[in-house]
Amino acid sequence: MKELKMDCEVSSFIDFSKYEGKDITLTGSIQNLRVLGWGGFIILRSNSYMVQCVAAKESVNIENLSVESVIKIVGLLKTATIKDKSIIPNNYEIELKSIEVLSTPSIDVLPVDTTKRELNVALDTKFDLRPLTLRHPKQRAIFKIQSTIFNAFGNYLTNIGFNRICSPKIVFSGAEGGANIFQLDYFKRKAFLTQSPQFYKQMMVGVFGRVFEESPVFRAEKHDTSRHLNEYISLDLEMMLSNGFEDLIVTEANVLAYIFDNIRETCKYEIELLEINVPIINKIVTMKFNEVHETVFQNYKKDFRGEKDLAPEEEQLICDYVKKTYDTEFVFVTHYPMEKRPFYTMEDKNDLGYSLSFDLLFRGLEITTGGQRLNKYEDYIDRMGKLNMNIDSFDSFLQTFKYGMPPHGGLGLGLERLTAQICGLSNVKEASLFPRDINRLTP
Ligand code: AMO
Repeated sequence: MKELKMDCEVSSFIDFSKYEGKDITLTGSIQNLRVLGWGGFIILRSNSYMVQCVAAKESVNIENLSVESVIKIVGLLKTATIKDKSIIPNNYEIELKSIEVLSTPSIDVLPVDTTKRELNVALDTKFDLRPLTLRHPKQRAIFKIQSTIFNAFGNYLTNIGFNRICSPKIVFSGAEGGANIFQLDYFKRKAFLTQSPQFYKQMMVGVFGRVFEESPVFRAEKHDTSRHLNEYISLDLEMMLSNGFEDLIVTEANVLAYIFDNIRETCKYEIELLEINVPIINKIVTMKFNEVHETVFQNYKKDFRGEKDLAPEEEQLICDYVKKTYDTEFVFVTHYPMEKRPFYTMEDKNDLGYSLSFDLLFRGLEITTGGQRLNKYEDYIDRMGKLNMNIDSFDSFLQTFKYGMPPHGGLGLGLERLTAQICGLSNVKEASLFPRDINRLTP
């Protein structure tokens, strides 16, 4: 029998402040290595740090080491002031006393130089070599921020009474309409990869009143664009509405404010390294869809009036306008035309032809779609009939509304799009660890 100590500092989580002036033992990979006349420096990488180690020749020999070797070191932790923004923490360094090599790379020369300040490689190379390129400090910073967004979304909603759900990803039907759905052979029956947890989150509002999910969804996007992935993480919520669909807009603004505060608190190094401004959302600006067309026409002399959706250029222009006029980087565009919204969307009885739905635009890009849903069985039958949909095939979903459902609505926020906009990335794929697009299935 052997008993192990329940120590939270296992192998790579370290609270450096506890070791000031003391010896510390760390295991990590060599991020960078500089051999100099008097000895040199090692930057040691682990999950929670990228720490500077000083190697005096008379104490340790670093001449035979290589970048990406894994080492176990012992050294004295001392305070320091380090200017290199990729080094975490920047107020400590380690005077090395011993080095043990645990593992070395199998190739002598790595295909990409991850020791440079910038990863200057083409996008495809960056993605082809993802296991290596993600080790670069700036790449890590993007995904540290993404991890914070993911956690903060769930934490905030849990705190205000939402229940996390995990809905199936193999489904009987698409929820969002359109041709961008992947079909599967499911034991000789047709099945699909889910485009959104839409039907399930609605069903679960009948159970819990407020639910959320953070999970992958699949879109068979046939074009390779800077805004589309074929698999992305959808941050979804669905809730009973007390006041109307505005409840959703207020909830989203609050979730985002919480997420941004969390990033500011926990990602200080990453914010500095990426030189980004984490946004502030302290007011809610809404504009009706037609008002956007009109505003863009009046202010930019671009005529999109009559178009049933917003073009990317128009999203850019209206964001530019609200920034200048209302000093905010966010605009909730409401009342999209009904014909552009899925069948479950509620129409505004006071504005026929327009929906009680919205998109949130942030820094020129749509990051969210949301809205109020139909909640009466008869209304679904009526709407689906008008759209010539096969009502029988939606039986399992529609039963929800036979049993009584409250007024409800929800939203879906694209994790990669939000990450990309916060981090100033021009392509959403850069905010996906292992992006999937029409041409890419590996790594
Ligand atoms: P929608 O289809 O607009 O709505 O998607 C919601 C949000 O998901 C993100 N998104 C994407 N991100 C990357 N690649 C894609 N191909 C992609 N497609 C969409 C965007 C978008 O705003 N069920 C509804 C949501 C709801 O009403 O609750 C839905 O999925 O950020």
